Amino acid sequence: MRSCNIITAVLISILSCNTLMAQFNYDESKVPAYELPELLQLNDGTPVKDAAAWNEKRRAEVLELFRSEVYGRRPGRPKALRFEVTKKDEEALGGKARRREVRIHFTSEENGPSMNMLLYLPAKAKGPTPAFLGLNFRGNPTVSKDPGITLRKGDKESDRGKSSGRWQADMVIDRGYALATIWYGDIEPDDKRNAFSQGIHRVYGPANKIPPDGWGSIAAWGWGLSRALDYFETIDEIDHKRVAVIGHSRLGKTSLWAGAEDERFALVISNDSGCGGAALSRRAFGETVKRINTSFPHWFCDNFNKYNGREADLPVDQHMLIALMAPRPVYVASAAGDRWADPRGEYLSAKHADPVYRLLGTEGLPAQKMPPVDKPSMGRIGYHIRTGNHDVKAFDWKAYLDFADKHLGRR
Ligand code: GTR
Repeated sequence: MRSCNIITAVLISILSCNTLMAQFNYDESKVPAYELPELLQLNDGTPVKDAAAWNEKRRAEVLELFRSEVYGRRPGRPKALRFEVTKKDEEALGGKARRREVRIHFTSEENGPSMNMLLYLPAKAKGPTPAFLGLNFRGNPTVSKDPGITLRKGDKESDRGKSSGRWQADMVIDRGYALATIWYGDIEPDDKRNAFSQGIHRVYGPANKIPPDGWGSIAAWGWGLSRALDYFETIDEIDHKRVAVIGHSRLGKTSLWAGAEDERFALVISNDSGCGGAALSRRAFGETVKRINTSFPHWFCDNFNKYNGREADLPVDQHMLIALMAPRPVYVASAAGDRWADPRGEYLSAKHADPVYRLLGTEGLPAQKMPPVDKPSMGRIGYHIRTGNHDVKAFDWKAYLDFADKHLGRR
């Protein structure tokens, strides 16, 4: 009896493993043949032949397609937006930084929706510095062991510094940049059931009245990043014209969309952003459009569901998202062990965005083929594939800082 049970269990696990394999393709030879939408052609078929045609016509068309079919439309800056410094410039990180905490209020209500930003400024800076800005997954205290970071509701003392490897605050400060971060759940909970009723969405209308092209959570989180940039415009310590927006995974999808929507971001970084981020949807390698819309129905706009299992019908693909950054520097990073995010599809997006960068007179992506692991290629578009898994490592940060030095300069 017992051995019979064991055999059944083994059979079930083999079968379910096969079902999973059938559901998600990890085999390059099974990537469907696909044709990407024309990047350098207007919707009416007119070729885009020069920078003016891209800047004045095509960019707006592509942005509009992503708004209506993928991420949804986001509102602008709220009139009542205001900034409250809740902790003022204390010495931190062994004296090399000053720590500031700022509460960014989205409405005029005292206890209305707001987000808390943690900001490290290089202590030695003589003038305004460039900065890296990114959302974090698990709360500001997880970013550094620094005991001075305020614990908020839900934060645990024992979680201090738990994600410090992903933030490399010392390295960033040593290289002369400020580092700013916000917990993404402050803007909107990452929760398919409650996102729109508890997050910033509720300020803009009832949760059950979101139109098919209404903003999803990725757009909401990106909107929050723009509100942080609004704050930088009000202070002298940061050069708001030299702010890099960075994000990992779902927050990498977010940094890309934030960079597309808000051209004030001077440099955009996508770390392992995968499906709905840097990876080409048409390859359907690893995570697919159907799968992401099923697992995370709150991330994109409802219209994106039209393309479940029908990637070929999408009027855009993700190389066009990368091209929306042009001519601003953009960096796409993958990890070799992160097949779910389709490293090759991420590289191909960067490569297929190159013609727009060239049209605008920049060097685009130097690599003609996918670079070997751990060998970044850096033009105006940067790309690397790192050894290891889905994560942000010191290797990634070193590349981002080198890329930022190249483009934002150390002044
Ligand atoms: C996964 C999701 C990915 C990626 C990742 C993350 O579950 O399928 O698209 O966003 O989460 O954000 O960590």
